[in-house]
Amino acid sequence: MNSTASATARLNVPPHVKHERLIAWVGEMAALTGAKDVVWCDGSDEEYDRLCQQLVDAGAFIRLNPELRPHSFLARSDPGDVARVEGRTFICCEHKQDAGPTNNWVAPAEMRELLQTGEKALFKGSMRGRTMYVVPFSMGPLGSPIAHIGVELSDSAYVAVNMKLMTRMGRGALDVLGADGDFVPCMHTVGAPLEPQQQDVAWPCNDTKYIVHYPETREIWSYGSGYGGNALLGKKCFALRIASWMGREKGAELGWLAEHMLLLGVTSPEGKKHHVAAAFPSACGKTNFAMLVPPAGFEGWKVTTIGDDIAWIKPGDDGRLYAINPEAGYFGVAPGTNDKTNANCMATLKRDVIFTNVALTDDGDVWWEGMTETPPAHCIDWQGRDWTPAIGKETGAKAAHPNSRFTVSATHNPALDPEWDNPNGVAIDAFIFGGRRSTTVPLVTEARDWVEGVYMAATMGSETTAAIVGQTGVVRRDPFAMLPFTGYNMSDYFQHWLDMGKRIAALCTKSGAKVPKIFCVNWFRKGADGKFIWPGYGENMRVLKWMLDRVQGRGEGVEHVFGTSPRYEDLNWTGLDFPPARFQQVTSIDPSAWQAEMTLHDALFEELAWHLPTELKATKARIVERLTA
Ligand code: SAT
Ligand code: MN
Repeated sequence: MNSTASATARLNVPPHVKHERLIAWVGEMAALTGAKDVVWCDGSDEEYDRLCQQLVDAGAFIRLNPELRPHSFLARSDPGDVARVEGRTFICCEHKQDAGPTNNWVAPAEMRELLQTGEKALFKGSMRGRTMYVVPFSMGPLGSPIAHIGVELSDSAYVAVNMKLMTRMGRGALDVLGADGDFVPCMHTVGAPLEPQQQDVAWPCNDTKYIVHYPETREIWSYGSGYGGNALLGKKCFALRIASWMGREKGAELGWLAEHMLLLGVTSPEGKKHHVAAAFPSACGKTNFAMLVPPAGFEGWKVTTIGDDIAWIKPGDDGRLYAINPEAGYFGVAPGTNDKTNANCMATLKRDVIFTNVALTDDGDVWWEGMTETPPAHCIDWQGRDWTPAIGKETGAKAAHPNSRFTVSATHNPALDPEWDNPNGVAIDAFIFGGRRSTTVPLVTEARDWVEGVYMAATMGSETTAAIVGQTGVVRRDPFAMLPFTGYNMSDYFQHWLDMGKRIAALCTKSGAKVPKIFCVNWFRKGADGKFIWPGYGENMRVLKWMLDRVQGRGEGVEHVFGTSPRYEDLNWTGLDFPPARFQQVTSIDPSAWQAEMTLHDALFEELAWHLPTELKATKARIVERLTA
């Protein structure tokens, strides 16, 4: 064999792979990283089982008690690798302005030197002693006009099996790719080469982390982390950062939207169905909302899940916005999930789940804070240490990490929408934007129009959660819940939303369709006792129904500074004891709190001054005027 032929042989290219660019890239990356061998994933159940068993044998997975949690596993991460690392996330486009002030920016050439080409480039030899998995995947239903293909190369079997649950992974994606299709190359290493004789650890990773995007060439390079959005590159890196750039690069006429939104269907007792897209920051209840169980008083209503985290949205010729969920599974926050907060989710998690950083019970099942009212008398915490309620009380140690997660296929969700896999997507009737705010922001407001809705979404604030490394509970502006995920300049992103609004309005005028309404919600207001006032979860149906009434031109409400909100009598309270005084507490608008809030909008707009749409400045002026009137 000549050297090229032997190199190709070493790549183990399966005969069905005909895509020369793909093969060449895999070869280049195998050479760069010095991977010990290459395994092409076909996405089959046999492969999944083989890799899971391999992870069990290596001590990276614990097989849970098959009687209690069949075909399920627990992984424990390194304690320093437990969440997304926003400070280590970079958008590397040619011009700094295009990344904008909300993203970390490094010039592409400089970053390439650091990662690929420099003498000490991090990816050089980074997979020594490890297998490189080739993971082809489709974001979106196979062959959907809204879907796109990616290929992740990773030295983590944990990533490969998670990608099987989270995406349409394997042979099908390769078939769509054919011999010459476009794909987004996603390069991932845990950054922990294994020397000969070196004993591996359960969760290899590196203290140095880089989550890098080159939007102009549509590449992703991730170094040093094995956790969630840092490592499952189809999710935040591709489906949000790269995809948001792709959705704008050809302008509004050909543009589309990649959003941090759940997608749900609501069917009334009369059989009328609507679709809602809702944006909330990480760990603010998107999965719970997407799987909502209608409460007492809503007999005959049905809520069904299309997606719980990400939506790709394209306008149709009729001006309606058609959305798909690019993912095929849920990577959800475990703590707080229980039969009351999310019964559908608990049912989804009965089998075939990968849990990460939850606690292990003595009978080989999982537990997390909030799963049951009474914690187990003893369990093993997420770091593998003994945990008892007394230890928890004494040391404050949590049994499960606050950002512990489950990975599970969407097909296990009993509330899965029959249209969830429809390649043409579902037509959106309403957008909801929500932050986590203990004060100031009222329960629900309908924006006067698209532009004011964009303003509300753009200026949204939220208290930080454990989904990101750093301090929790700090209010920050999180425009459209996309602060960590917009792959380009945030002001240009606002402009894109405004432009898309104009485009669909023009199309809707012709077709007679309605432009989606935009609502802003806050489920998280707290009383003087520090407790949430609004019961949330299934009770959010009461607000959802009001919004859909508004969409159909029926619901009543009062107009105020920001838009329209329901009065107490405008919501259905059957089955819930929630007196008007409490309603007042979650809906009140305190002018002085809002004066202070507006100075935070000022600060955001100052930061985003470059390319900030004039329409948003004008909207702000109008709101200030109304506030002071
Ligand atoms: O980015 S993750 O997928 O790890 C979860 C999140 O922050 O929403
Ligand atoms: Mn998310």
